Amino acid sequence: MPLPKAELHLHIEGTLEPELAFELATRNGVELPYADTDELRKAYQFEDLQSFLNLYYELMAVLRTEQDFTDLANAYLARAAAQGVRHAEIFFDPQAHMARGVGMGTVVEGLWRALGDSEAAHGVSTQLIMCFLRDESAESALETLEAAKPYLDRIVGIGLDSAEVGHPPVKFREVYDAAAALGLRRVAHAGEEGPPEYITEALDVLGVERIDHGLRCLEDEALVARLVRDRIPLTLCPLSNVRLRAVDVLSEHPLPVMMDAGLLCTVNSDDPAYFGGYAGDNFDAVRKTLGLGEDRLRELARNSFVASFLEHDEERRAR
Ligand code: ES4
Ligand code: ZN
Repeated sequence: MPLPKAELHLHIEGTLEPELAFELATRNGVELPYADTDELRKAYQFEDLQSFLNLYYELMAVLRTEQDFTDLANAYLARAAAQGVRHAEIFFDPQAHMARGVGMGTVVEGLWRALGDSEAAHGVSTQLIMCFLRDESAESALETLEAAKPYLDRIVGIGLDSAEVGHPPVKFREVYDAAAALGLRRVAHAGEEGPPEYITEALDVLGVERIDHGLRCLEDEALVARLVRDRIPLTLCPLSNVRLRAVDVLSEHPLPVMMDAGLLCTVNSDDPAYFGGYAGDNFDAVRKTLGLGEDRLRELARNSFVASFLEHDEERRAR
């Protein structure tokens, strides 16, 4: 039996497996520039975050209808459940869909048809986190928050993703303030490829309560001390870091160093269809390759619930 765990860093669009991509392409009459799933899989060789994002945005062209988003989410929830995920806080990227003429309602209603049934169908509780694309403008983020207003009963919080370097958190101060005033929880990707200053800025300027990735905090001793003291969770994604070359090889991943330093670490899958594994696969990989003992793995599983947006009583029930 896999350890019960919560998944806190998961882009739903990053769960689009090649088989489903081709199925949806056929259903929607979308032409993909790959002959078949084998040829598509061969394109999964990334140099860095941007080279991955190019393919990630390209393949999204197959997601067009509510049913597509429902099918995508159901496929993820079934796989996650099989790997011990009991609770999932799921990112989605509305701007990437709205730019293609797919409305906020199509995305949220479609996802919700799967998420609303997920406890009964998969034994997984869920929450939705709407991400802003940081390589788009601050105005676009504000418009996106506006477009989400009819759906806020289904959105627990906001996040910030896409190309990090050159797009510091401060660019999104206004939209984070507006989201906070609406009672939304706040997280942001920081310190994946970007410098440790982006982590500090996400905390100080955006008021985030979790940092997605946060790997590069290790370059700033005072920042590590602050993250430890304030119990700020980091949602690490080990297989993602290897595939996007944030670390050279998994055996050199700093997860054990970070846990030893007292950081509140969690292990997540990021974009599992692209990076070689779901939540349980990431746990298995760090167990085998980093030699983490049972106590460390249990700590990671416990951290995932502690760092979640579940209330205390829900959290106890979920684990
Ligand atoms: C992402 Cl790995 C990663 N980093 C930043 N933005 C993203 N969107 C989807 N996956
Ligand atoms: Zn991510």
